[in-house]
Amino acid sequence: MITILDYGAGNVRSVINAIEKLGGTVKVVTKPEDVIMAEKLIFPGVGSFGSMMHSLEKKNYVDPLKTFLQSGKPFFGICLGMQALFESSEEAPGIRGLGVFGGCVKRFHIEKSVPHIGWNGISIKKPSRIFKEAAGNEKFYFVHSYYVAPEERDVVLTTTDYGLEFVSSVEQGSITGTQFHPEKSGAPGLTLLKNFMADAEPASMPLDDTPRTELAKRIIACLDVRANDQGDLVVTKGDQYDVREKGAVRNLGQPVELAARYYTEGADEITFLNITGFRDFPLEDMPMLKVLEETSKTVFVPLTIGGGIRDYVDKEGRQYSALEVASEYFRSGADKISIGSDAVLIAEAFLKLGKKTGQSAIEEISRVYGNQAVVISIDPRRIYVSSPGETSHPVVETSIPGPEGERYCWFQCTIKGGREGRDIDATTLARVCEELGAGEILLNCIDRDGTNAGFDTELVNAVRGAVSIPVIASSGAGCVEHFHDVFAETDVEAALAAGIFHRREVPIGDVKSHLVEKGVAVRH
Ligand code: 1PR
Repeated sequence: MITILDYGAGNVRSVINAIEKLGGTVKVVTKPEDVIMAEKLIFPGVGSFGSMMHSLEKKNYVDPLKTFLQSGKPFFGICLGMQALFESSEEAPGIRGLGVFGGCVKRFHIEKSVPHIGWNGISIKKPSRIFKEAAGNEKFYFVHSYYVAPEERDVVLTTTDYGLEFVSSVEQGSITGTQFHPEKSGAPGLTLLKNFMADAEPASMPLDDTPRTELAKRIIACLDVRANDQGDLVVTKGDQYDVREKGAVRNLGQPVELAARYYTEGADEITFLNITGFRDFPLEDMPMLKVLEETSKTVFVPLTIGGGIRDYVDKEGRQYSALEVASEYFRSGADKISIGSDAVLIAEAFLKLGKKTGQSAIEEISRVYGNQAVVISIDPRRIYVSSPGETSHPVVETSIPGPEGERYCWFQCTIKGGREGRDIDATTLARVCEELGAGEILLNCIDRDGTNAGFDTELVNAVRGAVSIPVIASSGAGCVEHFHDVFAETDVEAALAAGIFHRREVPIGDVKSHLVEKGVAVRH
């Protein structure tokens, strides 16, 4: 029996699913005594350090947790659940952590994109109860902007390199903590949880003197989902966002089955976009929540969901905040939510007012769930101009001239699935959203979507250069070479594709093999 500490923020469902998949039974803490009575406790922390400690205090879990941690019974802290073991965090000055280990939690100040998102390696420093076999060669899934800095070096279990060498897991006695998410790290992650559940003795294994670890470029499979004219939820695919062929919505399969296939084939992440979410209300669109619930039972890599995340008033006049909508998605198994249309409106309002209100969906969701949980999906299209002076928007000089031979263009943001162009460009949108708390940009491209003509690297470079958060390049992948092109010509952290995967034209494994051949770090 594994007890899971849920303080109400984020996706504990994935951990529960992982334990159940491994044959364990789960009890979720509902009252302070459950913590003390636990035989083995997993603490999956999500969100921000301050809101986590605040929730733990409000629910009277702090003292029971300290008692449990002194009891010698097995404890596994994941991500923030490990950070909680330390005395304090730069994320929440003045707020005390559990203080089981000396030291604090620091923010990354590095020359790389922050958050550190994706699959990175580990260098094992001592025998451990959770690492066995060849774990040192595996990559695990990280998503964080802060890292622990223990005072005592002997608690350090592994380190990882990302701009600097940071501590990626700790272990002392019965207490283990990992910065990465084992429940999101595919088979090697499940093995760690299995070892924890088996209550193994620390294994003496060859200690790792591997050189530096490297963050892998991520390959993401995207499923555009909507109801077809018969009312069935299907995975569809647009051609420059037009998902109809001979009048009918293209049907490329069932979302849950396709997601499971991509997990098996080695996708590093899976994204669902509810593409009619802008006009439907997702909490009435329960099939989408069901899709997430079902997918998270078999897919142990990160899941992102987008579509319809905004404030909403239903027919009875009841108001729902974007935060409530997002919370429902997180509870159903999402690790990140993606905001499309509403992000454009939020950025426009911000630019008009000239300051933050603290109340936009981006600010509210990132405050509760952390920046890393908020992705901004941008749907830009090129607007050509003959000279930079013709528009007030930032332009690029393009190698792909416009229909009249124009040599300049700007990247116009659209909303409602490309149906409405707005007076704001993609670089400004990305910059504003980062300032408001977004943790990642999913950069689509209407001009390239479904064309198999390759990624628009001019667009990608323009947006990549405007922000310091990770950027996912999307739209236009047609062959394995296109993935290498986008990683060679831009600094993006991830590349996303849909059509070629759905139509089985290019397997994910082939994309990875090609990248390995070209010397690009991937999880293979
Ligand atoms: O605006 O917050 O409700 O979110 C709606 C979401 O749905 C947005 O993220 C928006 O990008 C997406 N969306 C809306 N309409 C469409 C459409 O296709 N008609 N799809 C749509 C968007 C394209 C990608 C596609 C890549 C790769 N996106 O999802 O997967 O272009 O395709 P490819 O590899 O086949 O070229 P909101």
